[in-house]
Amino acid sequence: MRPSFIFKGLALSALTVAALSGASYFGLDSALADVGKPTEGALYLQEGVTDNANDLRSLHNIVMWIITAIVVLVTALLLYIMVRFNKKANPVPSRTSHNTLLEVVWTAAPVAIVLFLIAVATKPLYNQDVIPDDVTMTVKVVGNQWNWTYVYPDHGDFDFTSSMLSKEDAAAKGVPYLLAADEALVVPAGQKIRVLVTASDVIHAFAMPSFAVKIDAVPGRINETWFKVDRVGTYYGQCSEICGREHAFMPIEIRVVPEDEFIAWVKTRNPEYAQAPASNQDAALVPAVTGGN
Ligand SMILES: [Cu+2]
Repeated sequence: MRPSFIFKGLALSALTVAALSGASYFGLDSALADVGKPTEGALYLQEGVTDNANDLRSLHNIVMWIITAIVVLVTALLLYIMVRFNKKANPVPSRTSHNTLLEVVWTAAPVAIVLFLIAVATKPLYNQDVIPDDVTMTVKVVGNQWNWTYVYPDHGDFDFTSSMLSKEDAAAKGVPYLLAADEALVVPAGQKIRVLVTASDVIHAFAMPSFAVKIDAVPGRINETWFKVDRVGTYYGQCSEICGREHAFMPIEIRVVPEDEFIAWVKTRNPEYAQAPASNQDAALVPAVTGGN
């Protein structure tokens, strides 16, 4: 094949891949319906709905450019050396063993790259790791073989268990099988929510790709993370630590609802709140838990 043919072929397949991934990424059925869950055949990260997820996406893009440049540079150097310094082209090799300028450059350049990566990675890592002071409520997540228990300590400590929907039930409800649960973790939109994560038997992991949340659920230990989602919707994640036979069948479903809907939902889950004086209810339902709880 002539080089131009190869090049055209490569360009064409790259275009096809781009078109296919673009089509599935943006969703042919409904753009909104694809937020918060994986799309078949798609490339790239799920669309983020938290600031942390968007920061992580930007960091990912920066790192991709840097590693691509490094791969191209190293490949070009290798090819150049193979052509220019092979036995035929260069029968008498140079005996040079030191070159101060080169040594300074190949030490300083990687150090500069690493320092740059530290600079751009610090903010997203810090924001993920450190729970903000102004979280307004806490939910507790307990991983079990093979479902999740969700506890609402700020709302009367009620809890319930969330299990995967069967194939038939998911089809009947028109929700994604292997992702949808019988009971969702319901949280109010626009609130900073602290999540305490633990497990009752083996190690699980609570993961929600569109929030950029992924944290181990370890028996006897409490890990914490947080998120704030402004966009009302249903988001799906999965247990992300191999935890046994039904590891693949313990999805995480989070429903982000407007605050009044959340309050109404809490009242249905916890009748004690429905009976409390109205003046106390709403104040207690999304309490300010500054400084610990
Ligand atoms: Cu698990």
